[in-house]
Amino acid sequence: MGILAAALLLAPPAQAQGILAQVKARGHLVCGVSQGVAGFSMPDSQGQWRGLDVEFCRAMAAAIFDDPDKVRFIPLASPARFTAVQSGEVDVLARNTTWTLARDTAAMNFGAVNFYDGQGFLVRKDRNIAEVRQLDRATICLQQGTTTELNLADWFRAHGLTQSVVTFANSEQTLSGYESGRCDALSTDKSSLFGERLKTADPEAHVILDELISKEPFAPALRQGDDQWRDIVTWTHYAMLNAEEAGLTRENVEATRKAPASPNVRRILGLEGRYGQDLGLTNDWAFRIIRHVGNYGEVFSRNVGEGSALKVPRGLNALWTQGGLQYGPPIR
Ligand SMILES: N[C@@H](CCC(=O)N[C@@H](CS)C(=O)NCC(=O)O)C(=O)O
Repeated sequence: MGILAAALLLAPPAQAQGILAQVKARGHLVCGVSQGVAGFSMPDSQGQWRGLDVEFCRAMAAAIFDDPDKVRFIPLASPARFTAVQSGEVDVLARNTTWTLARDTAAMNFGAVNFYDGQGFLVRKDRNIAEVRQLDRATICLQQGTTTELNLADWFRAHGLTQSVVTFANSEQTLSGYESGRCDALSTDKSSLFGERLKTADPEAHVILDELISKEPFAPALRQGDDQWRDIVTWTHYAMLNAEEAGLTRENVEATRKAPASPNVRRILGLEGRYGQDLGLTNDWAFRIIRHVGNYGEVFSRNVGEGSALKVPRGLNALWTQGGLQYGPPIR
């Protein structure tokens, strides 16, 4: 009995194990996503999760398991998403979530920004509204538990204007509130407005204003206190950026790996160095990401960009070499 008790005392509690070890032991990643934002995370007609955030988690699963399907997606409403991270219900939250100081210090960490956005407005075309200030005294529909709610109040106050807000628990209700005429405008991240507009009965009857009233850098969130997991979350995005910069795609990566052109490409593909092992993964971790999911430009295009129905311009999300903000630190 004494020996058993001593052994139990010595055995580390499950929580003391790093998140990577827990994920490996479980055999799949648990990824928090939104309940449905077109282009970011939404189930398709077969019930398969699709979108930029979904692909981020598939890239993590590719790096860890060499299998992008080893992910369980948990749809989370805006107000519920952070508790799910803090409590360990999800290993990572990849969900159009703005990185803010308050969230970063609330027992969470953030990975790299995988989408730079800002808050915008959807209005009826026949209202002839071109600027946000024309929404003085307007009623705005938006979602609870978001930065959207906070920014809106700030912006109107700072500009000496007034508004009334009607808040809803999810994006479906927000859109139907707007469509039923309860509000003059719907406000959320501009990237979400592209999809919301397409969901209306007559998309041509609505316009997205050009103006943005805030900075919304979206980054994956994870719980605080696990540096290795934080590195894996962060470098998953950087691997996809480095791949794009080096011209590595889902199509060409296998052939390129057989005859890699440069030392940089050799390092990305795990043929030189032990960068993957140092992350707790295998040295071909980035090769796995590129082979199964692709580079950032490919993922952007097919989910939200030119290759998708949304046609979101690349804008700030272009690589730094193309005038954008997406900049992957070197793999070396
Ligand atoms: N980026 C903002 C807003 C994110 C957000 O939750 N947006 C809503 C409106 S598009 C959403 O994702 N709704 C879908 C859902 O609740 O599942 C934040 O981080 O607070």
